[in-house]
Amino acid sequence: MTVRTYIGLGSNLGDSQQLMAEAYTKLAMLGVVKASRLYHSPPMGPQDQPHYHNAVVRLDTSLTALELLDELQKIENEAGRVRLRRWGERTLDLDLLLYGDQTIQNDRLTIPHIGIFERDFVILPLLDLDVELEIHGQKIRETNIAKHSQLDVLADSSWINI
Ligand code: PH2
Ligand code: MG
Ligand code: MG
Repeated sequence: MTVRTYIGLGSNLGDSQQLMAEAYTKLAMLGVVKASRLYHSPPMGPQDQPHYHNAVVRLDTSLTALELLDELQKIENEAGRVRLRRWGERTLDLDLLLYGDQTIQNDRLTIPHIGIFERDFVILPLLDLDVELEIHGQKIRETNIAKHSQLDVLADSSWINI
């Protein structure tokens, strides 16, 4: 039995595309993966930091949510995770956005990830993967962000081949 999960990738330090492509290769060992396009997005939070590379990876996996979280944190650490301040610059950020249609709330996880609906750099890549995706019955393509946001696309889904 596998669960369909979505993982947000972000980076604005180091060789972002390289770090994200390596993370994709590692995620591919955890199940069946598909990548969104690669976006360039202005920072949310402190403005005196570089723009981010952002993407979302869909992963169908038999791992539990907490097992998957452990794997994501391992991959972040292997990328030499540097995180200088809250909302601040980082080498690689992997956020578990959705785990099937489950709602999860504990000290390590909040699923769906908070802020999905406010973040164009999450909504637009999610739509690349599944135009009909719904979160708690709401179609994300019908949100204002989906209708009005524009982000620079750095590459189509082939950014993973580096
Ligand atoms: N991640 C943050 C803080 N700000 N801004 C953009 N554009 N993209 C991100 O992934 C991002 C951010 C902390 O995780
Ligand atoms: Mg994040
Ligand atoms: Mg994070």
